[in-house]
Amino acid sequence: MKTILALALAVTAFVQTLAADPLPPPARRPDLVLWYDKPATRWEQEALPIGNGRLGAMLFGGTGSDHIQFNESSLWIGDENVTGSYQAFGDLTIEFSGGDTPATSYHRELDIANAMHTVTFELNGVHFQREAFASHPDQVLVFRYAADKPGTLSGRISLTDMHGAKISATGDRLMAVGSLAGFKGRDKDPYNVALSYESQVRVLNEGGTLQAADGSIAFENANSLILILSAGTDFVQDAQKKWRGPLPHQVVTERCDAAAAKPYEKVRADHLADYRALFGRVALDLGSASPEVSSVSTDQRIANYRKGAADPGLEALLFQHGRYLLISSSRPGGLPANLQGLWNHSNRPPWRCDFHSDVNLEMNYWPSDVTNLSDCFQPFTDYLWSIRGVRQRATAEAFKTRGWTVRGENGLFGGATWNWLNAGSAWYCQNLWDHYAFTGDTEYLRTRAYPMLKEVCEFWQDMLKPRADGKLVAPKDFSPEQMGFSEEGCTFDQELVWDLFTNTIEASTVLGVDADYRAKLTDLKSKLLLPQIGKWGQLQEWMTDRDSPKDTHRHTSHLVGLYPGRQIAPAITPELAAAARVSLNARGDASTGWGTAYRACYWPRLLDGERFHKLAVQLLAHCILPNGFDSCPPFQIDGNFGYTAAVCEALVQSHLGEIHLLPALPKAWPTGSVRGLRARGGFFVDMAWKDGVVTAYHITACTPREVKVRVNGAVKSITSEVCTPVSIP
Ligand code: FUC
Repeated sequence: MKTILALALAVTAFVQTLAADPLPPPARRPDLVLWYDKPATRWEQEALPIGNGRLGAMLFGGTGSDHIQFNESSLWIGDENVTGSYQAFGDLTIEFSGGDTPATSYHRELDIANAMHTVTFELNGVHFQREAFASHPDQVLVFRYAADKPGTLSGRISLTDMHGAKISATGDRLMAVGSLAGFKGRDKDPYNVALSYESQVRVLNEGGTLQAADGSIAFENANSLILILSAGTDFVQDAQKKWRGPLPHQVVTERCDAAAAKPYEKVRADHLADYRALFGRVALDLGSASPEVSSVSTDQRIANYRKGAADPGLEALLFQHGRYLLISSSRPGGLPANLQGLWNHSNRPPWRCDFHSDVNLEMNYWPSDVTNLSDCFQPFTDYLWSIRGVRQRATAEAFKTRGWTVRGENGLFGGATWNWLNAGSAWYCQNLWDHYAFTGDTEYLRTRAYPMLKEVCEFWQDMLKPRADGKLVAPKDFSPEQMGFSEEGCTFDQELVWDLFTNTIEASTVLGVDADYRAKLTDLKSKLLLPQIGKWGQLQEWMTDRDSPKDTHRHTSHLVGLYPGRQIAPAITPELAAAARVSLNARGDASTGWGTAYRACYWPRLLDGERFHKLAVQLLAHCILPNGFDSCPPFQIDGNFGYTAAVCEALVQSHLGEIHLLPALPKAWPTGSVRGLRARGGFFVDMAWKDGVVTAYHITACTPREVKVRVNGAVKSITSEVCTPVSIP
C-alpha cells in the first residue's frame, strides 16, 4: 500500500513539473503595456493585434471560449486591371469545458516592448495563464494555454475559414485548403488572378489526450496546450510569373512542423530577440502622470484622457504603439502595411483595405526611418518595384506618356480603381527618396529608388505643359479629394513634381550618373509654377486664386510641400510658411483620424509646439479606440503611424540640411529624453532636455561626419561620433 502511495505521489510530482509552470514573463516595462480587465467582445475596438509582418491575428482573450481571428497579408482578390480587396482568412476557436463559470482576477495585456499578448485569470481555484505572439523567425503564430493545476484543460479547437474551404482534422493537425478562384467580391467579373491558400494548426498537448474528429480537435485533461498556426498563399511578388508560384502546402507544413519540433522556450526566445532588436532601438520619455492617471486599465486611461487628464505617459505609449504596429505589419520580404496594417476581419473591408495613394500609404511609412525602423520600409519599395510594369502599361494607355502613375485605390497585383491620381507616384517617390536620405544606402538608391524616380520624372516630362508665360504646369487635375473640380497647375501636383525633380537631381548627383539628364531636370524645375499666396493670405490650393476660407476639407493636399516635403519652411520661405498657416487655420483642426495626424505633422514644421500638441491630444482623445487602433472612422492604421511621425517632428527635424533639436517642444513635455531617433544623413540622435532646454545630446553615424546642429537657439558644426551597436533594453 505504502509503495503504491509513494508511486502515486511521485507520478503526481512528475506531472506537476511537466505542467503548466508559466514561463517567467520577459523583462516587462509597465509603461509599454496596454492592459484591460475584461475580455474583448468587439473586433475593431477591443481585440488586440499581433503580427509578424505577414501573419496577423486579433486576440479576444476570452476565458471559457477563446477567439483568435487571423490574417495573411497576401490573401488578395483582384488582378492587374482592378484593385480587388484584401480578404479575411479565418478564425480559431477554443472552447473550454466548464468555461461558463465567471473568471476572477482577469487581466489581459499587450506588452509592446516584447510583442507578447498575455491573459491571466482565476477559475474554480485554478490560475490560468495564456500567452500569444507572432514569430517572425519561425513565421508562425504561437498560442500557449496553461493552468497551475495538472489535467485542467479540456475542450475543443476548431478552425473556420472565410472562403468556404474544406476543413480537415487529422492527429494533432487542423487544415484548411482553398482557392479564391471564382470569388467575385465587390466587382462583377471574375478576377484574372485566383490565389490558392492554406492554413494549418498543430495542437501540442502536455498531458492528457487529443482526439481529431469532424474537422476539429478535442483535448482532454491536458496540463497545457501549445497551438502553432501557419498560413500562406501561392502569391509571388512577380508579374512575370503572373503573381503565382507553387501551392502553399509544402511551405505552410514545413513552417508549422519546424516550429512544433522546436522547444517552446526556444521559439519564444527567438521571437523576443528578433522583435526587441527592432523595437528597442528607440526609447522615449516624455514625463509621467500621477499613478492615479497611469495605473488604470488602458481603455479607462484613454477615457480619462478624453475628459482632460494630462497624461504624457499615454502620449509616449501611443508613439511606441505606432512602432509596434509597423514592426508587426511590415517586415522585409513581406508586403507593405495596407489601410488596416494587415488586420482585417471582413471580405468587404472599408475602402478594400487597399493601398490608397492619396495620403494613406505614404503616411504609413512616415515613421519608418525616423523611428529607426528602416528595415520595415523595404516592403514599400518592393511593392512599387513589383507593380511598375503593370502601371507603365496602364499609364501609357490612359495618358500616352512614358513612366507611370497610379489611381486612388491600388491592389496587390498593380490593378487600380477610382480616380487617376496623377501625382500619386511622385508622392511615393518622396518616401523612396527620404528612405535614402535617412539611411544613406547608395546601393538601394542605385538599384531601386533612382530607377523609379527617373521613370516618374519621365511621366512628368511628358505631362507638364507650358503656360503662356512659359511656366510649366501640370495638366488639368483635381486636388485630393476636392471632388468635381479640376484645373491646370493645382498646387498638389506642382509641389510633388518640384519635390520629385529636386530629389532626382540630388540622387543623380550622389550616384554620379546622368549629368545631361540632371541638367534637363534642373531646367524644367526652374520653370515650374511655384506655390502662390492668394487674396486672403492663404497658400493657394489652385493655380487660380479660388480657395474658399470656408472649406474645412479633411485633405490638405496643397500643403504637401510643407510636410512631408521640404519646399515650404519658415527658415527658407517665410511668406509661404505664413500662408500655409493661414490655410491650416481656415481648414480647421477637426478632421478624420489620419486628417488629424497629418495636421499634427504640419505644426511642428511651422515650429508651433503648442498647436502640434493640441492636435496630438485631439487625436488621442477622439480618434484612438480602446485597443489603441486609430479610427478614421472606421479603423484605419494611417492615423497611428501619422501620430508617431508627428511626435518625431516635434522632437527632431532634419529636412533643411541641419539637425534641429526640439524644434517644436510643447509645454506639456518640459522634461524628457529620447534615444535612437534617426536624422537625414545617416545620423542617430539621443538627447535629454529639462525645462524645455536641451541638456545633453549625442549624434552618431556609422562613419564620423560633419553635421550642423541647431540646439537651444544656436547653430553648431560638430563631428558626429561613431555609432555604437544598437542596444536592446
Ligand atoms: C482617402 C480619405 C478617406 C479615407 C480613404 C481610405 O480617400 O479621403 O478619408 O481615409 O482614403
